[in-house]
Amino acid sequence: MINIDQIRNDFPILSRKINGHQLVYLDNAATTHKPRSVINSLVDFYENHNSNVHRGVHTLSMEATDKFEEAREKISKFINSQTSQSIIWTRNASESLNIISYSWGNKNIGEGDEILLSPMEHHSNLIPWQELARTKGAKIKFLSLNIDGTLDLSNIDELITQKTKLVSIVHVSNALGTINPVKELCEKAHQVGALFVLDGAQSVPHMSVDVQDIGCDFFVFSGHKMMGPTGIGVLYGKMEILEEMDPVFTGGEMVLEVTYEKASWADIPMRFEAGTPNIADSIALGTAVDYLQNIGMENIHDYEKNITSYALKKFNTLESEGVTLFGPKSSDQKGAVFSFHIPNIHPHDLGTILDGMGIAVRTGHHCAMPLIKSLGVSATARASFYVYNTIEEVDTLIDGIKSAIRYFGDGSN
Ligand code: 7TS
Repeated sequence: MINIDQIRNDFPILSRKINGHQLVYLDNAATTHKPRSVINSLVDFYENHNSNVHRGVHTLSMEATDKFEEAREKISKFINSQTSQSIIWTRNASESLNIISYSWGNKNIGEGDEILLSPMEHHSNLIPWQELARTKGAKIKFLSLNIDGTLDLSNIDELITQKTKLVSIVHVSNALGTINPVKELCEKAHQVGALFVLDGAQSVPHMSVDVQDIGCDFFVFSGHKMMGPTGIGVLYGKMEILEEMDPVFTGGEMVLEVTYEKASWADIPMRFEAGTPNIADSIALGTAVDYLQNIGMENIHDYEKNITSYALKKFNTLESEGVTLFGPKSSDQKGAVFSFHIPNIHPHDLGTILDGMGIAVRTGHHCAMPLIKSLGVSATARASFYVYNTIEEVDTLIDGIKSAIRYFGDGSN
């Protein structure tokens, strides 16, 4: 189904040499590369359509507005939102989560209320709630993890109670790769009248997501992790909830009527988009969606599942060399994200050695510091794959890890 050579040809950066080796880019959970169509879309906007949106009667402004709103429509269809009005442009997933916390949270969370999170949240889905809880006197509770890095739902009915006002969970963990049972969690949240926020930063680039099917009240993600540009993200919310929310940022574009004394707010989504938006990058994110849909989200998911199964088997062979792989060991429960630890080799040293071989992995706590600490390590090395990666690149990674172990073991390479 996937023509990998054709896909790789679409990404100019994949032909780069790093330290004399062909680039093996395995840092896709941090950010992904951009196909030529996305890069061209940015150039095309600035060369041919550049203008501000929503306020001009001249041709360029109307073209820019049409393309900008068309992109919103593409995002809406991509996640099966009820309406494109539910799609709010933000800078990234972090900003989307902060908007929910400041706007919905400040209005609806009070003293003694509870917010339920998982222990595998990215800092972006932890700190905004910590800040809200601190200022409101609310309490944050956490689900537990099973030993294999999946969520332990055995005590879910004790954790989600009438006091719970919000449940916010990551769809796919950036540190463990765990795919969470979000539909079930959403149902549980709704049973007690709580809202369900879903962090899709690591899911929507890799699998088909239907916000109506899941039932989530909010869904957030970043364009740069799905072949789009940096600086553009999405906040999806159910219309009836967004309509009750106040803006976080005020100024131009987001108002209906203004006097010297006060202002009234524009309709959704403009209410949350103060100032000139990121026009070119929104349009290019629409082009990234076209690119992904052209391959097909099911095809992408199947292809990556295959890579995951293969890499899991390969990591298994490294166990005898002392390598610990964190997270689920089945491709049904795990995306193509591999966090691992090797005794006596600091992840940063491993990362540097791999870079010398042209292999890009991330090392550190992956903005999930409490989780990484709970694994009994201060950092891991993480290899994360996308649809343009190959099975051969799994082998290159495993060979690279083996040669690093040899290097640190007996000084030979
Ligand atoms: N949520 C998850 C699950 C993430 O993986 C990330 C970024 C974010 C939220 C925040 O996204 P941003 O675009 O607002 O930064 N994750 C990572 C990572 O794993 N390495 O670098 C960024």
